Amino acid sequence: MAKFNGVDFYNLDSLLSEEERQVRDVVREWVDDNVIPIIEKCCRDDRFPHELVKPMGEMGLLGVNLSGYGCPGLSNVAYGLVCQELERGDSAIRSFASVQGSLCMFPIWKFGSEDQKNKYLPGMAKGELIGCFGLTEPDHGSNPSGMVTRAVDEGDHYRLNGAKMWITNGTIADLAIVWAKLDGVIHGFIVEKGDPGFTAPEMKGKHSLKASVTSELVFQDCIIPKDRILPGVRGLKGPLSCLTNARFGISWGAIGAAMACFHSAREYTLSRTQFGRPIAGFQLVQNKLAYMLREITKAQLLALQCGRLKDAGTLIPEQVSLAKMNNVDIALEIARMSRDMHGANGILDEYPVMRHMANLESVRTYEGTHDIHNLILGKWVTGIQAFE
Ligand code: TGC
Ligand code: FAD
Repeated sequence: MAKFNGVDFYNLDSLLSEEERQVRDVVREWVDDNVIPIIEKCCRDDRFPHELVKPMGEMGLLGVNLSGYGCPGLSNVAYGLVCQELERGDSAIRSFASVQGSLCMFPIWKFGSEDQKNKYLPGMAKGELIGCFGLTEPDHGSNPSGMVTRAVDEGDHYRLNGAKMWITNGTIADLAIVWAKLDGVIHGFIVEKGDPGFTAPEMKGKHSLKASVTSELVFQDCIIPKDRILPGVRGLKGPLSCLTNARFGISWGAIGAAMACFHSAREYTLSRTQFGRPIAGFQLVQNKLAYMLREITKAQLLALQCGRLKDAGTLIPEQVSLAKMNNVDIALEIARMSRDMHGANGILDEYPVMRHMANLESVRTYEGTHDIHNLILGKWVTGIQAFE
């Protein structure tokens, strides 16, 4: 397939800083050289490419938009562009970086003590320590406020009991940010691999995100020292503010997956001949390509403006919900369309489209399902909460 050179119908590059363009281009090349050549095999083998973690750290792709403690301290737009390029490779690689940076490093950076920041953040930025984020439980997905995982204060330590499910990076993580109720109020705790009573078995049998590790986290009388509570936050707004950061990254990442599917559809339909000419010459096929270009362009504008608002400190969670919901929705639609345009070849792993399509089904569900984001927006429009 021809080299990917980006999709930029409205010269959006002119709205990026020199540094942002450079970051995007470096990550794009790295993904072409290091992710795309191995990712289909990783998916076939249900294997997360662990060997990419340290290089990602060396390139400054972990905790991109955090500053100090060895973190790169780049703009939120640069963080978004990194997510876009990683997910053009595969959602699993972007997922890894999202969880590491936005869901594990961010809460330590924002809510942690100085000792916690110094202990974990530099190693996490380098990819020497891997993190995960435990919010979802078997019986509490969209409604995390109902969580049953409990911490009890026993003087010089906390005792944790409960279970988390669907946790990205869980089995390979050195530390987990675990949200649990202490005296009925949600708090964040740092649980380390090897803490007594903590196990993280891998979940098997996924048809989606096959190159990502997904796990349960089980706490059976798990004992953690007193200094592992995150002192700077209490209540559901703790995990939800981490999610706002990660959902922002996903709104960019989904564009990368959409671009990969668009690129493959264009290349394929230009070279595939039926009825005596390239199928790209038929009006119905061009209609689909025009739809893809249209929706990718709109998604880029949404993500970019979210990034600029985030950099200015004025982005509200509802704006992130709209961008996450829309951009994942159009990416999934583009992936399905692209699969169709490849005909039978579209089901083969010689082409990236079915892999992206299957991945995007998870992306539509995690970090707030499509309909949860609709409800968040419904509440913003009407002032009426319709969750329960
Ligand atoms: P609600 O009463 O609305 O809010 C409770 C408190 O939180 C504040 N808040 C937020 N703060 C920051 N960012 C946000 N997005 C926030 N949304 C709400 C809110 O102001 C309030 O603060 P305060 O001070 O008044 O206490 O809470 P609710 O119980 O009604 O829940 C609302 C709902 C349903 C939207 C929320 O529970 C939700 O978003 N549910 C979806 C759950 C979810 O997204 N789970 C994701 C798990 S992690 C994951 O999927 C990682 S995958 C990663 C990967 O592999 O890439
Ligand atoms: P449910 O909440 O049971 O929802 C099922 C359906 O009901 C959905 O269509 C939903 O939109 C709908 N629904 C629910 N409530 C309402 C309502 N009030 N009104 C209308 N419709 C409603 N979680 C973590 O904590 N950490 C992770 O790292 C993580 N990684 C993940 C990785 C993968 C691959 C996947 C698939 C999930 C991951 N998750 C993670 C969990 C993810 O966040 C949850 O799956 C998601 O929040 C939805 O919860 P649920 O699956 O329990 O679905």
